[in-house]
Amino acid sequence: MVILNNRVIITAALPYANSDLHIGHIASTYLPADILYRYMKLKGLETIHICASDDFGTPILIAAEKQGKTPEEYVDYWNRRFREDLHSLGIDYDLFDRTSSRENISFVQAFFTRLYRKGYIYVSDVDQFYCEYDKKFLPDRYVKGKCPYCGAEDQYSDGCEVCGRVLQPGQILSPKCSICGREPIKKSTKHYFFKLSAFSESLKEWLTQNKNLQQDAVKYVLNWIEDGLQDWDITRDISWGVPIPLEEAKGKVLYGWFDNHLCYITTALKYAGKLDEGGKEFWNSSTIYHFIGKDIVYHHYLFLPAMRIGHGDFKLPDFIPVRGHLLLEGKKISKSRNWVITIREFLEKYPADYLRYYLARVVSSDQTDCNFDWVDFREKINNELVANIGNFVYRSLSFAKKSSGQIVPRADKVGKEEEELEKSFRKAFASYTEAMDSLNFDRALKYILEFSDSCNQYFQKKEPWKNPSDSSVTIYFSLNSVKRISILLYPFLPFTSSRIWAQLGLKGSAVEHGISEVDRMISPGQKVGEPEILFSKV
Ligand code: B3M
Ligand code: ZN
Repeated sequence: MVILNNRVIITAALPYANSDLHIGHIASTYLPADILYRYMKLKGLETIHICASDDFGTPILIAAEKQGKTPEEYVDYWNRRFREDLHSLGIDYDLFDRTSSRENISFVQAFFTRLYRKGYIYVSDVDQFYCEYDKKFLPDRYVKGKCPYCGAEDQYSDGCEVCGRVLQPGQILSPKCSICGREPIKKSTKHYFFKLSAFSESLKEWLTQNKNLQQDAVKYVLNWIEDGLQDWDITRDISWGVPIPLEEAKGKVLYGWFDNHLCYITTALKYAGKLDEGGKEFWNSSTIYHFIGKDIVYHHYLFLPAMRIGHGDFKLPDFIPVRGHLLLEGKKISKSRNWVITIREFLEKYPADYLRYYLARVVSSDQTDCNFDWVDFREKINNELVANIGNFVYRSLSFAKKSSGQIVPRADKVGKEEEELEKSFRKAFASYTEAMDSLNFDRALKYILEFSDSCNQYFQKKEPWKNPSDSSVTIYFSLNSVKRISILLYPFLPFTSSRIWAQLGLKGSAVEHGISEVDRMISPGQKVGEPEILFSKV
């Protein structure tokens, strides 16, 4: 894997501003993106972490109407709530913006205009559902009916939740207006289409040449291209969205999937203060990562790159890491069936690092689904966090307190065991960096566990409580290993990492010193802090 530039921009898929984030979102998207962000910073790279609330679209408009709120008030509530929830998990952004920001709207409109002028957007008459009673066009969720594929009743007109198919406007059977329940008529309206079909060849080329792209996703997407790409209807006849910047398109807005991913660019440039000038160069001289869940592969591997190719100014992503779904006790997470754990609910019971730890352990680096299982959660926390890492850190610090009065002793005679320990660190460290660089975070975490395990064995073997003459060297090596663990844990368990750092009596934080700090030993004579139990058992 090649890191292309010094500056890194990391984005995580933008959550729809209409429901709470839950453990599934964290597992597939927000945690992996945050782990990489922290790791890049640990390596000393200029790194920008970007996200935003995805504010536009029919479901949000309907939900706001139901609550008697303006859509602006409605999305504002969610935007704040997302930032709070993510922050409580240690997931912070350089900028967490919103797709409905003034900057994004004007960026999106300019983007549209360029594509339109270049002939990549055309207008065509389409028959849309229209409610004569409500005097409204009824896109997407405004219509419910029967799925034409599997016959499931009560499905929204943009997709069937039972068979998972995406439905084109007008395809649903026995349509009903979801506001008044009456049957809508079909009425002709002008819609703008993005010529996705014109990009088949250039997309294929990009997909096959960019080896950084996740290969399981590339394989899928190439099949879709083989099947033939359809042009995208990017128009909605509703009031809540980015207005189409054409005189003749009054009252029409852009479909949310046209504007939301452009907000990655807007937000990064806004953060850098480069919206007016220099934005193009800034973006194009960065290494770009877009973290997503597997249900939006189509949008990120086809729609997004095609729009950027068509526009021409902004480079395509270097990496689009895709993770599988998180199941909850083997079953699909579902808000409507109340089979879900929100971030808030989890944090009422357990600390943030427990969730980060467990998810980082079970989420693999491809699209395989993984499972949140409470028994497995208890086992992993108790046997690994508590019994392995927590145990080593605590026994090292408390032994140092007891026998050397919290002063880091001198390591006089380095023996075979110390050499072994050093070797096991070198091995773990090399594997850790290789795994982190290739986005295999689950593996990287296991290397920390392995190292911590060898530290426990080292301590056990040395029995410093029985060998006072030799205990200095054991304490010295143990404390330095604790420091190394704290550094390697930083991307995964930021809260724990900084607690360990403080217990060692070190200044600043692991990230301020950088990853090379693993090679700097704590000076003898320095005072360590108070030992404190890191984790309690589940
Ligand atoms: N708002 C959420 C989703 O479909 C959607 C992501 C947008 S990323 C540009 O999961
Ligand atoms: Zn269906």
